[in-house]
Amino acid sequence: MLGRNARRRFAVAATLVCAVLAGCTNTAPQAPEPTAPPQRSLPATGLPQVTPQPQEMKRLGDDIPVQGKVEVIVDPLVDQPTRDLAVQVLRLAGASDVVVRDPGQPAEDATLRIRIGDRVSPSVVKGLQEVGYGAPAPLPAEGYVLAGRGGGDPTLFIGASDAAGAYYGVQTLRQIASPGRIAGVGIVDHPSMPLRGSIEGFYGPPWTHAERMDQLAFYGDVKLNTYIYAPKDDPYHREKWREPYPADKLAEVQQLIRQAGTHHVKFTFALSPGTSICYSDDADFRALVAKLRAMYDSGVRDFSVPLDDISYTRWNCAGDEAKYGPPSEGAAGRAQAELLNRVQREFVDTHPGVAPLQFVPTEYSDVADSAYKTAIRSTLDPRVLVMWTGDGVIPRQITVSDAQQAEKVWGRKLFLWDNYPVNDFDGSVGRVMLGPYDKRQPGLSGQLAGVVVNPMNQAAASKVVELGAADFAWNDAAFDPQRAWRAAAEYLAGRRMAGGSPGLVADPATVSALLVFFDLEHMAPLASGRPWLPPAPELARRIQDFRTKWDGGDRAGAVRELRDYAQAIVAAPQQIGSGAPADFVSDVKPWLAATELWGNALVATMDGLQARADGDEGRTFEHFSAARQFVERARQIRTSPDEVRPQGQVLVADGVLDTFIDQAPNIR
Ligand code: LTM
Repeated sequence: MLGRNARRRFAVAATLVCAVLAGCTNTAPQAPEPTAPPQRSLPATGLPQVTPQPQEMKRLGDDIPVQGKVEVIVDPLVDQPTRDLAVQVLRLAGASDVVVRDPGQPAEDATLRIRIGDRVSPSVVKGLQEVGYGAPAPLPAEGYVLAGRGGGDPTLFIGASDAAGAYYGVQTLRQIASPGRIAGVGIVDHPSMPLRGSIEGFYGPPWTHAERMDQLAFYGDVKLNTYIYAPKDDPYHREKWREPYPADKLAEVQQLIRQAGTHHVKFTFALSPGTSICYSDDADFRALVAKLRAMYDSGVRDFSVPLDDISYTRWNCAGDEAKYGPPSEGAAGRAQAELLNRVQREFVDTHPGVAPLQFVPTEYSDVADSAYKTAIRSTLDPRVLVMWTGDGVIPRQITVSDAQQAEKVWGRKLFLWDNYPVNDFDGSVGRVMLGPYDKRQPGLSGQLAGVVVNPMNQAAASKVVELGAADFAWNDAAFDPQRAWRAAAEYLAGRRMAGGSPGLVADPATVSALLVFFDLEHMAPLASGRPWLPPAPELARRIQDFRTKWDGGDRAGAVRELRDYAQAIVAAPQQIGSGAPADFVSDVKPWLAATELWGNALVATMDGLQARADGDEGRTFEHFSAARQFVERARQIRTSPDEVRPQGQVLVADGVLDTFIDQAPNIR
């Protein structure tokens, strides 16, 4: 309801409007139509789903209605993107008007006031105290306390430890808001790992500029704060590392840096000189630093020097042999440590605001000590962050004890380069990795400096695993792979707000279709191609149920249930095509096409089994041959060379679906 002042302002405005509009006959100001009094409270129980999962969340009271004018009072700590996001969320939740003001400006009439500011600013402290969040306990970096409660005096406070915390508080607000209301909950939240994100570190077609822009916005949505730019096939990153970026490429990088800033992501620039560097040549050192400095001048404050996938038992120049002796692992370790120490000392330490240097060692995928690791451990500046892929390039799992062992051999806590969902290796041909983020042990936050996943060439499709990793890195203690997997489907099925973030509601039909499809692409291979995540566990379970029922004599029931699921497989691609974001659909296009054909093959197989149950062997044969034709067509579909390297046949639930269809004619 409009307050007295607002009504007066409305009357003046109405007079002015009438004065300028031709044909406005009634000069007397009209009173506004009486409106229903605002609701103060909406009874509710339970907790909303927030991903990444907050460290603590409890219900404080009723939900807060969102209607009419909402006022948002913000400290300077709250940056413009955070303010804009708050306005968008509140509008979507039902506010007809959202006014943002500083605490010093006069209050407006509003149905709801939301205060976002520094956790220790007096008005935030007081507001939070009133709902039970007493004296501000130390809140880690990127943390926030959010408390909302309906009732006589609806309240919503977000107190943050820094600008990122305020942004994350509002990202959480997006998830606890729904049309017409905000959940009446209290949340104390902060990340378990300080560095969380992705490393674009794969071989094959690098992401496009548009894909990177979109990824950075997505990272903000899911509270990932790191993007490491290290595409193996960008020549200026690796082969031509000495050459400056051409002007157009630099302009793109500068746009990425701004986008990263908007979404509280550290744009980390990586330069890989290892294929040709001469460690003992001062000119090479200067070329390296010049390239890093160009990025510093463009706004980058985080840097990495990856030295993975190079030969470290031969030198690139005679000078190195003269300085470090004959090529050996230990000599390579010494030469690399010297280079990195110099970069840390002469570049990082002399450029204000630069974070400690990051480095990918040449031995990055085991936990055994070696001459190389001994040289690094004993000479590398302890501030330099060392990356590690786990015990294996593509490990079966990553455990706390692996990380402890790795800490011992490297002499420091490591930064995990997680090679999942990357699909650039021979064992992954034909796969799009849409399984859950799994087999990473809770407790790793106590052991690692952070985690970045190495995604697929298909950027939008990588969000499924990236979202799981975001959830794990934020709060590994509460991590549930299946919950995060479902949250990824909900994220992708969310109706978009301006700027690309999901809105307040997800389309349930698209969520279901995505979950069916994700299951068919659940398999994740080791380097050998053997699985570390099994293929299609849900479909495999349903096939097992079918066999049990069929063998138990309920043939009609067995066929009906599995046929229904087969039809869900057939229908999933179309539903995803219309309900999921266009970039995701485009990334997985060949897999959607193959899924429809494999689904049809399964439907035909089930029809064959029904005909067999009916005793009609003629029709049984016809249906089984129809199934074979669908399978042949599905097997023709191949990956696209523009999207991924290496190339091959598109795989869908292989080892489960093909096996069942092959064996079905023998089921009697
Ligand atoms: O994993 C590391 C450190 N380096 C490379 C990556 O560039 C590559 O994407 C993955 C997966 O093939 N394997 C590597 O060895």
